[in-house]
Order: sequence, then structure tokens, then C-alpha cells
Amino acid sequence: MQEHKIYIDGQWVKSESGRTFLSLDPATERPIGKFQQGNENDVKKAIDAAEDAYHKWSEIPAPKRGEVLLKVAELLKKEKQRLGKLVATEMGKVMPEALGDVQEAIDVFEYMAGEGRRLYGHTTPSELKDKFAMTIRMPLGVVGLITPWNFPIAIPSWKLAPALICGNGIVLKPSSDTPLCAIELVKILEKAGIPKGVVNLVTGPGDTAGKELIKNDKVRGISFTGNKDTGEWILKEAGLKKVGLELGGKNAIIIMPDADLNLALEGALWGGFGTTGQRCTAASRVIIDRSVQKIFERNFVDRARRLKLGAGYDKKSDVGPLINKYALEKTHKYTLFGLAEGAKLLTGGRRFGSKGFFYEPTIFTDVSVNMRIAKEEIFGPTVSLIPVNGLDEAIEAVNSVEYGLSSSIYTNNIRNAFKAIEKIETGITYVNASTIGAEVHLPFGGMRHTGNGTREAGIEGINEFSETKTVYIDYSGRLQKAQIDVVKD
Ligand code: UN1
Repeated sequence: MQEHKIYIDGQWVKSESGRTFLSLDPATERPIGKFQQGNENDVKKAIDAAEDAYHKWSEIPAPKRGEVLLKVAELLKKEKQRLGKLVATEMGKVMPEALGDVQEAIDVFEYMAGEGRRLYGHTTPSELKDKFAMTIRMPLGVVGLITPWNFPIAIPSWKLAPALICGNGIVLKPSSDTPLCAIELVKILEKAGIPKGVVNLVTGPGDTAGKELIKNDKVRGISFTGNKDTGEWILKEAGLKKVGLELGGKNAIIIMPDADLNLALEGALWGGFGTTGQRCTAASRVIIDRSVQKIFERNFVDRARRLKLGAGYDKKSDVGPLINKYALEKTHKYTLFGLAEGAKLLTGGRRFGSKGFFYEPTIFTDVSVNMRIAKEEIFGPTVSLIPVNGLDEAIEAVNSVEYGLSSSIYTNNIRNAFKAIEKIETGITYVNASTIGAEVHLPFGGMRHTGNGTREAGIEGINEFSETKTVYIDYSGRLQKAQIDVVKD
């Protein structure tokens, strides 16, 4: 089996730990490679390399840095099929989605390449004569990117592309469930001509490699996507760093009686079972008006039962496996919670097959907002139908959880749509579309416990990886004092 290395200062090397771990194909449980268990020393070296390299990198004019990013996008396009297959194999999602994962990376590198010709600050009049005022952007310096397995090419790219265009040095620590995707991505960056030391990659555990990155004083920014507990821990440990957190959700689709129910059905299937429910934006709750509950339940269950489970790389599969054994156990644990709390299981609720981490698409109905299956993030193919009477109750149900990432309303009534936009407390709201499918040139992130108020992607992604410098240029040739009254005698 191939042993893969980590990437420090432009060299592929072994970890000082001398230890490795395996990454599995979740459909077969077969290992696909051996990976370095990076430790504190590896991370320290990576940080030092990034610290040395970013000064030069940030001196390159941003439009020229953009050209390198565009090259990354071109190479990703060329390699889309191969990388898609790898995503399907290592992470498990079905091929069309695996290719979408790569496409999202292409999109963000293209978009951020263009940002190299903007990176806008602003200019504004000074209160004094002959004085000019403006802002410019500065890189943070060294940034640590800690990324999850569910979008193993796209999410590292969401962070890498803006961090690079802003002129930072980077240490990437990917999830230990998908290290090979991260390695292949970094190889593409290397091939595109990112100078040595600018991007470093250390695979390994969060409590050693990750912790060093979070605590090290030379690191000026951390961008993390993952679970809430880890996010809260990072915020405590990171000290005076700029921290961006994206910590999941308990997203809901509202279905109003005036909605196109067929459209809503497609949205619920795509949002609930797409990526096997393993998206932060997954629609794990469907809040349904009681007047259409029965008909919707019937159709939803019928369609869910027809979804074909199988390996992501098998063309016939509609739904892939969960990422690992722990995810399988967690999903099943929530089925048991749902049953114990009195929710009605309409379909699914058990493991599928005996090899691979497959779980049947699962639908509960008559779920109430205080049940655990309605409140906690499961990150599996489990959807809770919550019946309500009317829009106000529906909105209240959407807002009853601690998270606030994505939401959706299906309605043909413009008032309902705008009331939902106004009242729902989530970072993203869709109208007549599912909760998933964020585009890279718009901000992404959530309210409440989904994060700490930051957003990534779009222009907000540039804000995440840059600092603002305010510049005053006084060309009056005399001492001018802001805020001080000029006394005339
Ligand atoms: C995530 O699940 O963390 O909007 C990201 C979407 C994708 C990104 C999801 N474009 O579902």
C-alpha cells in the first residue's frame, strides 16, 4: 500500500512521529493508503516555512497571484474526472456530487483569481483639507486551515483560494478521513506554481497537529469547518487570532399548502438524502403544513424507498455510504432516540448491508420541536417531518434550534416568501429551492451557534483572510489636527 507524505517548505517528507494511519473507502472498508501522523514538530516546521514564504508571496502583485490561481483552476478542470473518482472513493459521495465537489473548487479558484484585480479597499473624504483617506488590505500572515471530509476538495479550496489571493502563508490540516483528496489538491497547487513554503500540508490528528496550529503564536488566523464542540474549543485555545468558524446546522425546509408540492418533494429528497445527509446545509427537518402532511408523507416515503444505495463510484448509486463506523453508529443512535421520544418511523431506520457504512434513508414524522432528532445535527440520511399550522408556527419551528445555517421555504405566495426571509434566523435562505447548493461568489455561513459571525466565500472570504489598514496622507505641508477646534483670535 502506498505511503503518502506531508508537504513542508516545498518538500514531500515523512512525519517526525514515524507513525502512519489509514484512510478507508467507506463503501468497502478497504484501506486506500497510508498517511503520516503529523505531530507538533511537523506543524512548527510548516508554520516557519509559511512565515518565511508569505512575505515574498504577498509582494507579488495580486493580479499576478491571481494568474497562479487561474492555473490551479485550469489544472483542476483537466483533472476533474480523476479527482471526482477519488472523492467518490475516499469520501463516498456519488459521482455527480463528487464531480460537483471538484467543480466548486474550480469555481472558487476562478472567482478568487479575479479578486486579484479588485481586492477593494475604500476611499473617503477626510474631514481636513489637503488630506487623503483610504483603506488597503493586508494579508494576515500565516493562516491555519482545518478542513472537514464532507467536501474534501471544495472546502479546502474555499479557504485556500481567498487565503492565497490575499497573500498569506498557509498550513492546511485536512480531516483524517480524507487525507488523499487534500494531498492531490496540494499537488495541483504545486504544479500550478505556488512558490515553495506558501502552502504546507500536514495530515494527522487534531489533538496534536491541529492543536499546535491553533495555539501557535506565529499563526495569525484560523479557518475551521467542522463540529460545534471542536469550534468552541478552538475559540478558547486560539488566543488573539482571527478565527472563522463554520459549525454545522439543523436546516429546515418549510412547505406551505400553496407550494408546488412536486417541486418541494424534489427539494426535500435532494436536501435530505443528497451527500447521504452529510452536508452542514442538509435539510434534516421538513416543516410541513398539516393540510398537506399526509399526501407529502406518502410521496416522500415512496421516493425515498426507491433510492438506490451503493458505492459512490458505482453509476447506479443514488446514495453513498456514511463516512465511517462512528457516523453509522451515531445515525443509528438517533433513530433509537426518535423512537424512544415517540416520533413515528415511516421508513429506514437501519443499516444497509454488512460491508461499508451504509444506512437506509430514514424518515420520521409527527416529530415535535423538542425531540432530539429535531434539534441536534445527525449528519446522516435522517429527515424529521414536523407538522405545523400555518406560517408563523413554521417559522417558529425553524428558529427553535440552536443553529442557523441554511433554510428554505416552498410557497407560491410572495408574502409568505418575504416573511420567511425576514423572520428566519439563518445565514442562508432559499425560496423554492432546497437548503443546499451555495455558490462560491456569495457569502456562506450561519447565525447563532453555526459560527462566530464570520462568513466565507464571496467577498466575505476576502475579509476572512485579510486585515484592513487605514491610510491617511496629509499633503497640506502643515500640522493639521483632527478633532481639535482651531481657536481664532
Ligand atoms: C458544507 O456542507 O459544509 O451549499 C458545505 C452546499 C455546498 C456546500 C456545503 N455548496 O450544500
